[in-house]
Amino acid sequence: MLRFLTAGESHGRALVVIVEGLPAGVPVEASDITDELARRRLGYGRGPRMRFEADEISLVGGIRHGRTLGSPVAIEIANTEWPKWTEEMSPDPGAPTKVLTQPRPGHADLAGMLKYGFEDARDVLERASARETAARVAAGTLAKLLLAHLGVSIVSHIVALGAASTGPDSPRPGPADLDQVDASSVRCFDPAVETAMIEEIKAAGKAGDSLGGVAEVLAYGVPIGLGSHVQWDRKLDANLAQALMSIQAVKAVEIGDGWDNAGRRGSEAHDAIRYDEAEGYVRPTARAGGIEGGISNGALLVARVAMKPLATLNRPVLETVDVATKESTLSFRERTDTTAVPAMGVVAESMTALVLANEALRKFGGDSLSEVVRNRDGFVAALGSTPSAAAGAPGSGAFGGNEPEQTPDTGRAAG
Ligand code: EPS
Repeated sequence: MLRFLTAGESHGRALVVIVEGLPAGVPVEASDITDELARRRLGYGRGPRMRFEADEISLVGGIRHGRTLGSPVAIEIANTEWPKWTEEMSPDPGAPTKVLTQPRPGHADLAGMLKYGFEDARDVLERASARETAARVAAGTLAKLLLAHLGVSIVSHIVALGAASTGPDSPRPGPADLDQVDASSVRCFDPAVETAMIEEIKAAGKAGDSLGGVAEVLAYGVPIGLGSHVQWDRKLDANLAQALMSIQAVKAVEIGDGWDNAGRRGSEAHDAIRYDEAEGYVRPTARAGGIEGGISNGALLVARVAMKPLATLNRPVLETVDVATKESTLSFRERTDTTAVPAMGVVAESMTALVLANEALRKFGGDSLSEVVRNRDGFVAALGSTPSAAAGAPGSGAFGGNEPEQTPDTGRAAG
């Protein structure tokens, strides 16, 4: 089992993440993690903090000479903001100088204050903040590195931002297109829609308002057999939905054509089963999002993740109550982003990677990377499809009909 825990507040000294359950021998370099953290800071519409937040990391444990030891991996990410907040966020006994008593509708502020008995919204918002997602991305990097040795690669792109959205004819990026997606300031793979998304952000930013949107996560090369139908909490789609829904400000998750399928007839809603001598069982479409009965079926894994507009606004217009006086007022204004949807896509990749890596370890087990790869190859060979020629090489061909090189729009054509 792969599990991880994060700690740390948005303006505290640092974020910390511990990842337990990785096999020994996974090659890791600090730059792998900092590169992913830099991707998470991308995106037009982020606030000023993203221009100076450096995400300085320390590899505290579990990695030696560039590879995992099989022991828990601990990573610390320093907060650039900390020097300005040493007193307000001090762990030593004391009191805040500025108490926030006007909870923002849509944020955890009020429910958290009432639940924990706090008088200062900061006691809640510091941890509810999406700053915490930096720690998830650090953990997700380790999961992605492991998955690469199993031929799995994960890509995300933004399919809706405010009122601008891609259509059924918009292209879907493959693993080789990730740099191109990241080169777009809104991480949109369709240049025509990208322009409309940027206009949306400009208009919302000018009005001091915020925007939500939708990221699509695609996992290429997922082997058949991750997750299980036998118990509710072993279903891959259920675990994926939980992991994605746990991302700050996410309010909906769709697997495959979930919503569209609800309105189709059964004869139009499913993915045909075909057999190919070289590739084994293959699916021409991915309407099920690559998961049937809670088990990965070898088709492209597709999940869409919807984020609400951020609850912090540069223009305070949301009606609230001052908890100190119980008088009606407007929620407080804080430095904030217009939108964090492009970054959320990167976080969604990380959460998907952590779920898939956990399930892969459950299925294939092993204390070392080579043992995991050997177990995977044994399973694939028994399925009757061609086992990997170069075991463990990313995209090495072990998973019939679901290669990273596969056409990126699998599952769309007949959708
Ligand atoms: C956030 C508010 C902003 C974002 C922050 C998440 O921070 P601040 O209040 O310090 O300006 O920049 O995101 C990050 C720091 C990050 O690394 O993603 C919030 O309230 O959720």
